[in-house]
Amino acid sequence: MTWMSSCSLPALSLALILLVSSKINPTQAAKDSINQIQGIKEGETLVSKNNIYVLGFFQTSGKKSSTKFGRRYLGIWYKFSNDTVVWVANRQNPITDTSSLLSLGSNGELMVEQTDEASNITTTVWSSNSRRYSNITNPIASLLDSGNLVITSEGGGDLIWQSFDYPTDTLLPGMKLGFDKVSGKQWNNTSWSQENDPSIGEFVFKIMATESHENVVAKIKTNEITYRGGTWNGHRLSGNPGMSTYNGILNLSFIDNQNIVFYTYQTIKKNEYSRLKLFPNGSLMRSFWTVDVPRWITYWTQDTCDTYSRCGPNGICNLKNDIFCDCFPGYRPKSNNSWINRDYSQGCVMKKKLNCVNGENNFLFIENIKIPNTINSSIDRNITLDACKIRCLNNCSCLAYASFYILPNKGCILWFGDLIDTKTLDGNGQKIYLRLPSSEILTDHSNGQHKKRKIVIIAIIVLGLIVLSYVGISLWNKKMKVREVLGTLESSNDYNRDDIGNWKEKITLFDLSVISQATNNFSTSNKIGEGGFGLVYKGTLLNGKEIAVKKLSNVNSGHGLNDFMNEAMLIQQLRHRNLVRFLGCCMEGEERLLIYEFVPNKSLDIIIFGENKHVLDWKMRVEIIIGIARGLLYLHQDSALRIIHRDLKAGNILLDEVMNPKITDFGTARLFESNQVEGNTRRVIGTPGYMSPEYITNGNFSMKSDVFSFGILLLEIITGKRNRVSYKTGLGFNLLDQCWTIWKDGNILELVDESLHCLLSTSQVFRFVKIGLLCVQDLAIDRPLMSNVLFMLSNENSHIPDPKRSRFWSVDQDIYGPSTSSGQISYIVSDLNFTKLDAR
Ligand SMILES: *[C@@H]1O[C@H](CO)[C@@H](O)[C@H](O)[C@H]1NC(C)=O
Ligand SMILES: *[C@@H]1O[C@H](CO)[C@@H](O)[C@H](O)[C@H]1NC(C)=O
Ligand SMILES: *[C@@H]1O[C@H](CO)[C@@H](O)[C@H](O)[C@H]1NC(C)=O
Ligand SMILES: *[C@@H]1O[C@H](CO)[C@@H](O)[C@H](O)[C@H]1NC(C)=O
Ligand SMILES: *[C@@H]1O[C@H](CO)[C@@H](O)[C@H](O)[C@H]1NC(C)=O
Ligand SMILES: *[C@@H]1O[C@H](CO)[C@@H](O)[C@H](O)[C@H]1NC(C)=O
Ligand SMILES: *[C@@H]1O[C@H](CO)[C@@H](O)[C@H](O)[C@H]1NC(C)=O
Ligand SMILES: *[C@@H]1O[C@H](CO)[C@@H](O)[C@H](O)[C@H]1NC(C)=O
Ligand SMILES: *[C@@H]1O[C@H](CO)[C@@H](O)[C@H](O)[C@H]1NC(C)=O
Ligand SMILES: *[C@@H]1O[C@H](CO)[C@@H](O)[C@H](O)[C@H]1NC(C)=O
Ligand SMILES: CC(=O)N[C@H]1CO[C@H](CO)[C@@H](O)[C@@H]1O
Repeated sequence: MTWMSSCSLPALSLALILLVSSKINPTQAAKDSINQIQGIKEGETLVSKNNIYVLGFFQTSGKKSSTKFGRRYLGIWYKFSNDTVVWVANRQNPITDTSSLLSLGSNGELMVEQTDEASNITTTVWSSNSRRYSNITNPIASLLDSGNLVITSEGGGDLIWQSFDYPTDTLLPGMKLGFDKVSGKQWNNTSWSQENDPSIGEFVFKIMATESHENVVAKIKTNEITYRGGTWNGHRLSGNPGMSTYNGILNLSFIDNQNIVFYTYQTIKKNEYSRLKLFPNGSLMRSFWTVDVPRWITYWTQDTCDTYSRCGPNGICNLKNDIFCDCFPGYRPKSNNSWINRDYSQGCVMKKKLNCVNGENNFLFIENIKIPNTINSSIDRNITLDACKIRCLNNCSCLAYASFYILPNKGCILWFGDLIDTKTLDGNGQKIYLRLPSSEILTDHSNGQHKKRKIVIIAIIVLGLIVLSYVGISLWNKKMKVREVLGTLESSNDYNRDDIGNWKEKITLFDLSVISQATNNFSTSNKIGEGGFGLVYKGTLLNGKEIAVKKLSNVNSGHGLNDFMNEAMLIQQLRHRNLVRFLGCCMEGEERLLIYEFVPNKSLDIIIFGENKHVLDWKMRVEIIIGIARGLLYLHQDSALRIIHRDLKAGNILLDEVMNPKITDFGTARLFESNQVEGNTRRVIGTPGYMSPEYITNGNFSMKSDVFSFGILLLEIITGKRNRVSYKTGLGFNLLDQCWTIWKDGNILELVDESLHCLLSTSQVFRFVKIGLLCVQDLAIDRPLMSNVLFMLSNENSHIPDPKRSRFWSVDQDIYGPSTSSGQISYIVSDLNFTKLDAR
């Protein structure tokens, strides 16, 4: 844990600079009459220019070594971590004494030789086989700072040979994993056979030559796949959503053109080293080393559900399911007996036969999964998802389809056989459309048993509905654009009447009389709270369903109505277990009502800052934090829209009967275009204590400003204290400063809410506080995205960069304007006197 408290990373960027270092140059040795220098002898090393990698001979320990000297190899390892060997030359041919010599021939060939002492016979144990050209003059071998051993002609000209073309078990930044489509040359990694034996082991890590270019680990002898990283979906490998958290750390790329296909990566920060290693047991592991945290930290490795085809054909693996395996909806275990005995190898079969000819053309979509193996699929990278669906519809053997690329969706994968090797993913997976008999689709919806399944089925959409909703969404999007334009004229009371007309059609409208009756005529005894711009009442409909009704006040002002429309239109589109469910609205006369599901346990602020805070133990707080992160991630990235909430705070988190958090109050939320990253407003609305520096001062909001609010919320949940400081009165609590100081000193328990005494995982608290501090960095660019936050929260071994101290937070946010009863403030940016900020 000590590593975490070290100082922040130097903010240097740039990929590794490839610099030529010490060289082996045969011409220098020309004096020695033979046209070779001695190269490297036993005990000598060649170090790359910036002292990063070392080339030399090493010995593996182990009982297997039969000779006095053990088995010796020429290899490359890290200068700072000399037992981490990343490349081995003579992996199949160990040297058995200490007479080894590496030399470079004038023909540009590197050779490792050993001479038998007794007979004085020299044998070549390894050669680069690079005697390609007859015209090579004065070749040079150099070890670069990337870990690449290269042979070039004099002056660093033509590249004759490089070790990067012959990887062993480690994929270093800049190495390729793939193949040359023309020559058929492959770059693949093969595991060592044992921890102490670099000879070619059982497993190979490669990109498959099939149409979809799946990235797999397979057994060399049988070609049997043991792990499938998936296809490149435009952003990452489909089976490894954790890759989306490499933003800012690694630069991943996948090249696929007429001549070549490969996957490669670069580290972005200087002094940060990363490697992907294939272990002798077939496990892949990505580790990082930074100057500030000088040891290898595992960033990613496979989990149980990554075992290839863990749940058999048509089965889905779910880490959160205690038995891991489940069938796709509409499928059942092929053999009940073996399923009960936890043998999932036979997988699942469809419950009812598809009657395709009779027009059973219904699709059920499942979100957030690792898409199945595409090896037997038909792939078209060029067509749209709609065209893909039509292709699937037109072929009765098509069982499922999905888009090949995501964000944006493009291309087509069609499955004709079993769906193999899928797992559920947290928030970052892809969508697959399953073809099922209509009866299955309907029963699945109402079947209580299905609720037990933890597969997230977001919606059930029959053909006609899909088409309708596409049309609907695109119309709606057009309108949103109009509205966004209106929104920028914020002082104006104008709104477009057509807008309201269209929008009304898509939202459930309640009669005022119904709501009035449900809430006892909006009686004070039914009042349960106050949100931005209005009161909230509890109501009970005649059918017994409990609802929460938000009654907007001040609807005559332009933004009252804007907020109303805004909230209704946005939340109408959203469905997530961590968002409050919107039921409909009511607009009659002057009344503007929003109707939501009723959430029994009130808002989070009432609990964590109140007398009953002890009801939330550490575990529940962790669940709440992660739930909020999921809800926010959904708003930012995982729903069809990109939404910035702008007023995330404890008061806007409601807790349901099992203390599952639900984000509410979308009055200030803004819709972004899918590629938009930042918005700007003159009318700043938010809650002091939660607003990010750039939003307060310039009205700039983005996903990162929500991340800031999330960070505050996280720290408040852990500490049970409000982040609120007033320099006028000197009262309050500067949470960020406190957290940073205490975290820095490592006295983490001082921070934690006293009511949390026992059952606490200190290392988890430490991690959470660190993530919280990272979310509240002064500069938006230093804050992680929610996908990254969620990954760091849920993965114990994830790499968390060190936060810097937030400076801005000593500023009293109260100066910006009077707050409403809900705690919100609202002001026009240009009214501010910025010098106030600079004073501190
Ligand atoms: C490797 O490094 C350790 C510690 O830095 C040192 O004790 C050891 O001698 C080194 N081994 C080799 C073979 O250089
Ligand atoms: C070993 O052989 C080399 C030539 O192959 C010769 O130059 C050298 O003198 C021999 N060394 C001994 C000890 O015989
Ligand atoms: C050597 O020959 C190869 C092919 O014949 C050519 O591509 C390369 O440029 C030549 N290199 C030099 C240094 O002349
Ligand atoms: C790996 O690449 C080598 C060299 O191109 C090729 O000969 C070999 O067949 C590949 N191995 C596997 C298991 O794909
Ligand atoms: C990432 O790699 C691509 C292709 O190699 C390169 O064009 C781009 O500049 C790199 N980006 C960063 C941030 O290093
Ligand atoms: C494979 O070996 C590595 C390194 O020893 C270990 O961390 C990992 O847990 C092993 N994986 C499995 C599945 O046993
Ligand atoms: C398996 O069990 C389910 C429910 O328990 C039952 O409906 C089904 O008929 C069984 N299938 C077989 C093949 O026994
Ligand atoms: C692909 O098809 C072949 C031949 O039908 C079959 O043996 C194999 O299991 C299938 N693989 C996958 C992943 O579906
Ligand atoms: C894919 O689309 C591009 C551009 O629209 C076109 O040039 C290319 O030929 C298409 N490829 C295939 C395989 O249809
Ligand atoms: C359906 O797809 C399969 C697999 O690609 C193909 O063999 C078959 O000919 C197709 N059938 C029709 C009617 O297109
Ligand atoms: C490029 C490279 O090192 N390829 C190796 C990959 O593994 C195979 C064995 O499966 C070796 O033969 C290749 O040399």
